[in-house]
Amino acid sequence: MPSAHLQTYAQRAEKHANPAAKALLETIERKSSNLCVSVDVTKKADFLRIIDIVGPYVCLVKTHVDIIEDFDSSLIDRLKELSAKHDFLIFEDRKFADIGNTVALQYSSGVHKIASWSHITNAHPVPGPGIVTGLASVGTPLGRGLLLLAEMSTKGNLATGTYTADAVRMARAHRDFVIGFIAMHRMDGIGAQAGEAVEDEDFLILTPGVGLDVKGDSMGQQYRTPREVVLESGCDVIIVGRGIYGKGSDAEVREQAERYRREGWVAYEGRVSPRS
Ligand code: 5BU
Repeated sequence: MPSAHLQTYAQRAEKHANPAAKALLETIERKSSNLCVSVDVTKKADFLRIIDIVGPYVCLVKTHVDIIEDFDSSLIDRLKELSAKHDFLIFEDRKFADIGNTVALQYSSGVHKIASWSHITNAHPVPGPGIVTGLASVGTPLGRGLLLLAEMSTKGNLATGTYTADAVRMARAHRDFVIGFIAMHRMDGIGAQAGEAVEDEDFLILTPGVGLDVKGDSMGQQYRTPREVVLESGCDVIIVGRGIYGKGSDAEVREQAERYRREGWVAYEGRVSPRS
């Protein structure tokens, strides 16, 4: 069996036991889109308008719901309606980073009640495996999936080397709930012990820091192209924020969403069926 990233998204969907991972892979295949748009705006109306525009082109919408100034529960109802209308999943980029008991409360409760609507969320491995246990106690019964931050896109970040390998080991110990990583390249076999059977593992790699027109911002963000990310580094989903929603008119936002969808998909096709 070839390594997961050389199989099609449909083949991988068939084998995934976690409901969120399976649904994401099926959506990617159905829509021919490995694009996730990150909608980092602070007003409810802008948030919903942008999602309605990019919805047809994405498999996943990534949110930072805590930056929305006029948040109320009706926003979540509208978001769920858009998710059904355009056939995409939701990923709240919450980056949990506390002890298990606290993250379970942050995930289930408070104003945002993230677990009740977000198919996928993420966490820093820094507190140790208790963070996964805490989040899993809430998310597993709901069929949710967790990504661990094994690497980051920013200049000078500390998620490298043995930290990354430890994140992968932590995921391996919780394969039913941890569906993959935020990372800059594939994690296949990283941190495996001698003789440990890891050939069949299929962790999804979702990758931020993607841009076609600029190389970075003034606060350490670094961009690579969809081709570098998907074809050269073997990642599964490209995450694009300002490169799409920051473009001004609704027509331009739509155009950029379609452009990134196409670039991401061509890179994937080149990966699974390379021309000789
Ligand atoms: P941008 O506008 O495409 O730069 O936005 C990138 C998004 O991805 C933004 O919401 C970040 O919070 C998120 N992100 C990131 O850029 N780099 C990382 O390593 C992680 C998340 Br983890």
